Amino acid sequence: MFDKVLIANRGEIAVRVIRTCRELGIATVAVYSDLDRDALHVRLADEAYALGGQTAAESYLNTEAILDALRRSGAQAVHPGYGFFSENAAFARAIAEAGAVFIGPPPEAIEIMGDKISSRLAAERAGVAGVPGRSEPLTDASEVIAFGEEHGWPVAIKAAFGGGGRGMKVVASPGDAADAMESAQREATAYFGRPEVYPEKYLEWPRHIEMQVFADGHGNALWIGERDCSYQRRHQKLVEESPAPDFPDEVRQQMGEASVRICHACAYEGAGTVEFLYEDGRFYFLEMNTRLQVEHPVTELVTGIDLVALQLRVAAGEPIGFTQEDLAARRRGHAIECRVNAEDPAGGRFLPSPGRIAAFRPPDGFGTRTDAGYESGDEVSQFYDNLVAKVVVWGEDRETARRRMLRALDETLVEGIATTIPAHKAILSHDDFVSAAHSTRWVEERLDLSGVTAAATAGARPEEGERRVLREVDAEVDGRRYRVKLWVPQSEAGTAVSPQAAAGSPAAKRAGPRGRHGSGGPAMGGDGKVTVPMQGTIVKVLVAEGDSVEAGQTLCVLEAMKMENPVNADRAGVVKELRVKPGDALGAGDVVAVLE
Ligand code: MV4
Repeated sequence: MFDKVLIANRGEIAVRVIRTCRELGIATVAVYSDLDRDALHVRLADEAYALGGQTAAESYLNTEAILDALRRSGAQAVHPGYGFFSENAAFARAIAEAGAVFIGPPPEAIEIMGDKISSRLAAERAGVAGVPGRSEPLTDASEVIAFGEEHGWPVAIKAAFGGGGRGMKVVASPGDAADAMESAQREATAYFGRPEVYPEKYLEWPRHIEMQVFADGHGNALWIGERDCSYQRRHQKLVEESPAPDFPDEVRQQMGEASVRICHACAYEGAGTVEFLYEDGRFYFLEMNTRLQVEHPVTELVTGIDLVALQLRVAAGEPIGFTQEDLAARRRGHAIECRVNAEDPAGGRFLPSPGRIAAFRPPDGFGTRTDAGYESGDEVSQFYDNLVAKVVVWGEDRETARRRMLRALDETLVEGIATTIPAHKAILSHDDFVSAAHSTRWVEERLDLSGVTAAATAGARPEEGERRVLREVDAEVDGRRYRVKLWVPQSEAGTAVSPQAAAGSPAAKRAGPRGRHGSGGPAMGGDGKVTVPMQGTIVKVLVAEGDSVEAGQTLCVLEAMKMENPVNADRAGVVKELRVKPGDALGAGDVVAVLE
């Protein structure tokens, strides 16, 4: 096993890898951009090296800087995490040339799976069908029409050298073919630098189900289990679960075996994920991701296997060490993951919400795991992925896991930035989630987030240990009136509804004696005297003798308990006597003015 591993990544996945390394007694090397100088993954690693730069291109995508850190640290292996260089064959080769181990598949396997056409061909060699389509690029729109007439409409046109759904066009009928093909080619060129596109039958209500696989350097390849990742928005996954609900065991078995054949067809090693579309009991190969995925923890929770530990062992040359039959006995219960992104889901818009996390308290308790890349006080930068944390739960069955997730989300406290948590609550409590009536289009077409309002991201939380002061306010709940005590942080007390204002209001007056003599408000007897309820100093006087005042108007300001409290008239009248001036120290019950 390695003594020291460099993690060429940041955020929660770097933290995730560091944790397993620590458990295995492996020293960890972090790398960081200027902005991440003080990031959690840097704080947790045994050593850390600056890559320089702010953007990903300048830092986590700077091969020379990473190779330099590798040489200086003496690490024997590099874990790429996901994103960045995780599926880059040239980087994998550069690591090998530097004499270290790339913790991932051989570069040739990355290349085969790197484009749609060669990966479709590899799947075909393995006897695994993609969505009905053709494996050569289109040259003319007439071919789209011929394809549609043969396989039925709609037809999807996809970038041959792309992936991830970018540039996919859906053609509803022959008349749309020419325009759609042209725009697909334009987008393919823009995104992937190559114009080639090819047609597939477009599935109208499929689910995205993917299979976790693992292969070692001894010829073993196993399927570990599937994940249903259909809850997505703009190809960003929101919720993932395992096992896929309403997914027959025979199909699971067939999908697993198909995935293992694909591994053998490209001489795969390490962790991988084979993506499928699933519709009407049939599955179709989409693509293979040659990395550890964000959502790998759901598979860990249902199998009890630490996939990062397995990656490290297999990269170090060890065999997998268990069999397909062992796995069947290990899969147990149900797991769900929610991605907590720094995005505001208000109105379904999911606007980026970078900034300082004023407070973060992850959920805890039975069957609850949080993989976070941040702690309270850390900054989510606009320069990187905005995944803050993954909340993952395990339950003995799907309903137990669903309820546990809702409980965990309720428990999660994130302040200072907006997060996707309100969207997760809406998804998990929806009848369609309960009945598994979803598809890859469900979030965008059926989920109604119009009721989700912008989160209060400003203000933030009081400093830890900050003194709180007691305030009393009148509140109405469902038309019933309550006198409520609030312990308000001193820093926020200035903006809190003050008891004085409340007590001075007409409503408070109607509330009777409690509203007038409660411990907080200035009180006014029948004699027109306005008094202060507590000891303090007058800092401002806003009226003069002879002034007419309205009910609720502020007469003066009393500083008490380090807060400014308005002292208000509780009714209209004329100031007959003004008994205070700025600087006066008053005691509870002292009169500030007399109204008539
Ligand atoms: C499709 C499809 C329907 N029919 N292909 C988008 C991501 C890319 N990996 C493949 N994608 C799709 N391909 C055919 N022939 C629907 C999608 C799709 C989708 C797939 C997986 C997860 C989310 C998705 C959201 C919209 C569309």
